[in-house]
Amino acid sequence: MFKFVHCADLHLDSPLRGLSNKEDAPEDQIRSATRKALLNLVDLCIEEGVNFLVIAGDVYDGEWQDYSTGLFFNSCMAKLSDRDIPVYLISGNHDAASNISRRLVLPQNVIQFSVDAPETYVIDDLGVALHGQGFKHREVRENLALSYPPAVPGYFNIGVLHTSADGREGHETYAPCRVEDLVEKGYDYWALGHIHKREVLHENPYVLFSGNLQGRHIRETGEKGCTLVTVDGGRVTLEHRPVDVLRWHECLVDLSDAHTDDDFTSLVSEAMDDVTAKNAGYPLALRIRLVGTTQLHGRLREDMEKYHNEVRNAAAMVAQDLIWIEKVKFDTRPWANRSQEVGGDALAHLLKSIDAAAKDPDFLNQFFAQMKSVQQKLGSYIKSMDATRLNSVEDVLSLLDDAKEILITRSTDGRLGE
Ligand SMILES: [Mn+2]
Repeated sequence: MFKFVHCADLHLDSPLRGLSNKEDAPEDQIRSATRKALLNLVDLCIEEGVNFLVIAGDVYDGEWQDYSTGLFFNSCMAKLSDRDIPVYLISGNHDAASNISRRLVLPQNVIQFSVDAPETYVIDDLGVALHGQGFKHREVRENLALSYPPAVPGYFNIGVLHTSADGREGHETYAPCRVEDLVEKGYDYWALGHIHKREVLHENPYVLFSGNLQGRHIRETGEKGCTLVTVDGGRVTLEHRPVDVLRWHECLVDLSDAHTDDDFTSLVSEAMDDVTAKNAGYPLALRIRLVGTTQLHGRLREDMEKYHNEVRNAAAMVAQDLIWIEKVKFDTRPWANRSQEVGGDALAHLLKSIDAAAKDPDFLNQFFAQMKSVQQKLGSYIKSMDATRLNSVEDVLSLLDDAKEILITRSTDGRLGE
């Protein structure tokens, strides 16, 4: 029996993107998260007494800002060295040999695969053979897996590869390969890196992306970590183990049944309660997406700043310092759409004719001319009426818009007859 951990895409000290204009962002917490996740990974390896660690590329996000990034990684590896845990490492597109000019000697327990050709390392006392090749340049477009060596007979063979596999949305196509290419090698396990969302591509043999250790922005949501692999006789069991220290999450809040500000707050709080319960104790970076065909639509649109702050207010009540609101997205729809969808009723017809009128230049010109002549005939009598602000055809359009708004508002609160 032996155990190992498969991880990938550490992106240590990855720079913060898109947070500069968010003054309330917990920058330090986010900035330090990739390092803390690596410390958790090291602790996990030691606690589980794993026989070795496999890192499938992208330890670094790119060129180090300074040497502290490399020093930190090496200090973590040294902790594993103290426990006689070897580390098998390949470079990925982000930390390809040509991308990083600063360099430090690696601790002796870290074995880095060549970037020129596939290499094989064997651990004889465990009967394990590891095959791998790192990225020489950022853009590796060829199928690296094809030139990996055949399986070593009688050994547990592990392929270590940084790849986009058969293509994944949001990830560059590097070292592409088909799952069948990997399966046909006859290995027992493929430790893949590059895709940040955990995904098992094949079972028996297992081919999988462990996902990244720590989410870095709103496109890397949910629990992040590594895969603990136990091999007992011929049996391979996997366990996903979280090591992240801060989680990104998008909360959908359906406001269809919300009529008042209190309804708004309680629905938003409910959604946040749910996420905090599922991620007990974790700091959360939340994006709140407000959806639904709702009576509140108009009010939300009129005062987004207020409602953004109502969300922050609710967050503070749900979990004081644990929730940071990354963004509030206003994706609700007005009730008027609902009656338009229903069709056939008087309001829908009326709204449709207004829309048609607004697109008809002949109508707009005639209407404008008529109103002008009415204005001239009535002179000072109409000063207090809306018609006085009709100075161009553009004004007719805004008048039609206002008419629609009034119809919609009155229909939703039952004052259509007024
Ligand atoms: Mn990558």
